[in-house]
Amino acid sequence: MATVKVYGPTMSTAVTRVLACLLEKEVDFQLIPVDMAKRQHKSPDYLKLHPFGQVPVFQDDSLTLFESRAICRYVCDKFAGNGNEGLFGDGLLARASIDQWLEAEAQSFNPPSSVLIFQLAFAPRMKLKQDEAAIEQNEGKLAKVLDVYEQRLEQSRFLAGDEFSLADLSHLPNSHYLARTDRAHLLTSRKNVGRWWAEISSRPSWKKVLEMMKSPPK
Ligand SMILES: N[C@@H](CCC(=O)N[C@@H](CS)C(=O)NCC(=O)O)C(=O)O
Repeated sequence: MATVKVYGPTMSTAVTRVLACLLEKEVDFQLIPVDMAKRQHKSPDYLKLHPFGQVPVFQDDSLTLFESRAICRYVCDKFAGNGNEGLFGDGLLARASIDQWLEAEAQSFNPPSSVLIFQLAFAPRMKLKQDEAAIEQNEGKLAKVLDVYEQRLEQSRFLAGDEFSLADLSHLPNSHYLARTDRAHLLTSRKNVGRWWAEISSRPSWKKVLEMMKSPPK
């Protein structure tokens, strides 16, 4: 089996979503750095791989893919018999529930949490002025989403059911940054969301991603 390739820096949330998935599936991969500070992701060569000039890009033999959630779905199907075999469900009903919560992550959780982590975690590092109105507005939006999660997680251990799935995994990157800001209480003040966040962020796959974030490949 040829080693798959992932292009992008480990500080990127979309890149770490793919890395966590590959680690859960125990698929060997090569991580290829992309220097975003030098705008390598907008270079003509890189744009041939990703026409929108973003990270990550994933390659498996002749296949080149972008969009982290599409990459994760592909990895789960291509390597169905590897590692965590139930990560993307083991039948129609389980898959439908996982897909539903994956979409909830992409459509409801990701938009406000992305704005919050950009404003609270990345803007200060980039020496950019924080937009207080955007913070307040998106904190409110995310709180409403997490109220729904709280009800769901009162009924089931994980979002799509009793097993950890791709739907839970997909929340790890943004939650990781959010948990390191002064809005961490959005996750931790809700009993069931807090319990869920503690459990999913303790996965060995995610701990390995955190190690890779600390010591990225050169
Ligand atoms: N929906 C895309 C989002 C990719 C994305 O926004 N990547 C960011 C880094 S996390 C990026 O490349 N930003 C640079 C840019 O958009 O120019 C995915 O999930 O792969």
